[in-house]
Amino acid sequence: MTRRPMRRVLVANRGEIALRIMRACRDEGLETVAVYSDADAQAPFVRAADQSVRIGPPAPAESYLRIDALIAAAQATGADAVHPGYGFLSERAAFAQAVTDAGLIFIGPPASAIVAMGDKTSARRLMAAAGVPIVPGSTKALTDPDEAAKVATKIGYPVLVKAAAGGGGKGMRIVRTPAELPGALTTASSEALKSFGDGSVYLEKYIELPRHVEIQILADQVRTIHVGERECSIQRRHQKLVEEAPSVAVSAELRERMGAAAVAAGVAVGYRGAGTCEFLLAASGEFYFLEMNTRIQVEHPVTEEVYGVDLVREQLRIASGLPMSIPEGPLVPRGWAIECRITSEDPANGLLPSAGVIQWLRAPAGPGIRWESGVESGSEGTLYYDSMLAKLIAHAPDRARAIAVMQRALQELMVVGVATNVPFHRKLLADPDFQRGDIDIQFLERRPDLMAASDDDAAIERIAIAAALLAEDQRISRRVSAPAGAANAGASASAWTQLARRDGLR
Ligand code: MV4
Repeated sequence: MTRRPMRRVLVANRGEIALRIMRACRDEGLETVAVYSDADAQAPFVRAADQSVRIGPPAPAESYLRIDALIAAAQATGADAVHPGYGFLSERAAFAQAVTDAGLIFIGPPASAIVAMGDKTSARRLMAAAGVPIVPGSTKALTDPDEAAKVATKIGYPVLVKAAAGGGGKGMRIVRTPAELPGALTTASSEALKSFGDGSVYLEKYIELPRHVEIQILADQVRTIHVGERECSIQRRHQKLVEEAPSVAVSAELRERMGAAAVAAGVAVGYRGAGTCEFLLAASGEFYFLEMNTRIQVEHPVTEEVYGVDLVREQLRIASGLPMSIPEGPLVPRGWAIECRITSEDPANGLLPSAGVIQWLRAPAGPGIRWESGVESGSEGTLYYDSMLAKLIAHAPDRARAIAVMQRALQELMVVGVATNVPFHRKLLADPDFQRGDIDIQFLERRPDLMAASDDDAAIERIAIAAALLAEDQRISRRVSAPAGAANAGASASAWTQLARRDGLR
């Protein structure tokens, strides 16, 4: 390693993950550069950086997705490395390559590893050759319906038609009988062409009611290791809402087998840094490789909490040519961690993103709580980016206590000004099926009751707003110390406090 030292990192992202990366940089003595669109000029992550560069208007295509503008910003600020975060350009091989070609360090895997995992049929061939279990099906794109019918008969119905260029569930079709197959091939292919510019499709056996379990890996120049699993079955329309580590469905023995498969997957593509192998875990206990995410993931904190590792710090070390700081030998999960994604999705409006100003935010705190957010009181929500406001992570000695800690934190949490999915999280955490860990990827589809807005939510929200206004009023009264105003505020405070207590609001 004759590489010059890494000193200054440009963070090619926004929001909570930009802040998370900058905090890790600070811990390591690295300087930081933020890039921002006009929508983010006042955002906390911009203020947190040592330097910042405006890259364009709010639309991602004109700002966070502009490879040329990002590389120009890195060069103008003297950055020597680029961290892509998640989303945006994080899994574009062309970006990794452009960063490297500009003489900068890409804090992520080699572009070749991104390419190898990008095409699903070639990834399936590579994985099968590396001994990683894949779902039975074809390992080549299918163009001939007769050939597809033969494959389907061989693996048995139901089957799933998938896009070769896909991921995230676009262009998928479940086929339960031979008669439906030709139509499904046609519609899946045209959807794939529209979404990915590539109409290639292939077949897999459809796995009924699996769990979504993923394995975190880390690879430096010498070692590739796994850092256990995350259970990610609580999702809606391919958007994860709650993740946990470990999984109730994974024994120490299964963890080692899934971990070994994920490590083999990483080794097969020459992986470096932090990556994740997604698996379907069937009710039978069999597991199958789905795809590999070649980036840091939203839900990385649950792994960090139970394994006591800082995954972003390890990314920085590995990118700068240092070995990972994790001692050799088996890693053991300590306790249980759960993450709730707090989004500005309005349950009273079909869970559509709600924009507006966060007039008031009270973040939870206390033992076992971690709050990862890119917003604060006064932040303005935009509809240009994803609707996640924050991640709330609870860590405790066991799952039941992690749920209790999360419930306490969800009681403390208050967001005024934009509707959020906090009422959903409160209902989910109190649900007996969830508490038993009795979940699979279709759990939320079966439970519209958890997703629906209730009158209770509305009442709690109104009281919260009243309490927030009152708190503000009290602050003003204290500042001006008007005797009459102060007396009034005192009297109504006790009435509101009583009402809030009665409604379990505190
Ligand atoms: C599957 C499957 C069942 N059987 N493959 C969805 C997105 C993509 N990553 C793969 N996906 C699935 N592939 C077979 N053979 C079910 C899903 C699936 C899913 C997987 C993980 C998390 C959430 C999901 C929601 C619906 C379907």
